[in-house]
Amino acid sequence: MKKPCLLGSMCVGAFFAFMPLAHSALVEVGDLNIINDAGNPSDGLRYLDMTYSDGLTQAAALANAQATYANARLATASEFDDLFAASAIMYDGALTASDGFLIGASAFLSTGMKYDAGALRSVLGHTQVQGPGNESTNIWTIPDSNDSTTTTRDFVRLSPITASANQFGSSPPHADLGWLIVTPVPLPSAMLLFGSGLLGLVGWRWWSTKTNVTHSPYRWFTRASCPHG
Ligand SMILES: [Ca+2]
Ligand SMILES: [Ca+2]
Ligand SMILES: [Ca+2]
Repeated sequence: MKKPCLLGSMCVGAFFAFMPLAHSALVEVGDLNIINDAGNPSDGLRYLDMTYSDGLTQAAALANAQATYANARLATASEFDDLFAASAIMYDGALTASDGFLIGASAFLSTGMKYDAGALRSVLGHTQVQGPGNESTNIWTIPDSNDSTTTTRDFVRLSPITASANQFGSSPPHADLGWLIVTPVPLPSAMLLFGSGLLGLVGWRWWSTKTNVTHSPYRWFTRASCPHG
């Protein structure tokens, strides 16, 4: 094959390989899924893969995430909406992803051509496997553990073909449920440097008040200055 043809084929191949992401403003970097869209209120926010929270209590999931990302926290309701928007999921009607937190019956949010064919589900990772090709991502919202239609909905479900907000009669920890955890953009290095310097000072102050002043590193300086003192 001549070089221009080879180059052309590679370009076409690359185009088709990345086509499913063409309309998505969500970028995967390791176990982070980052919104890359200046118009999105959560632009730059990093959503953790569900591996951090699958099957865990809220406290255990947060502790697990914070072991790697110290400032990890639960996503807010509006950050659910921002994630759906970045994933190019369109809604069937008035209900949006954040309605998974509100009072109401279980309901579909997005189906058919409006849904992303489970792309977001694959990006976040599955929490429930019901069979080959039938894996879902179930994200717990408000843990009221009450499946009455007059109470809050309890989780958002991303299946291969639909997104829905659902009631649930149980609560985490549950093998099929996880939490949506985000971690904000890290501070610029200058801020980090300033912050760590400040922490060092606070730590030093704490240490020096906790320990005898004769144990201070300054004692060497003092002794060196006054060898016979
Ligand atoms: Ca991912
Ligand atoms: Ca699971
Ligand atoms: Ca409920």
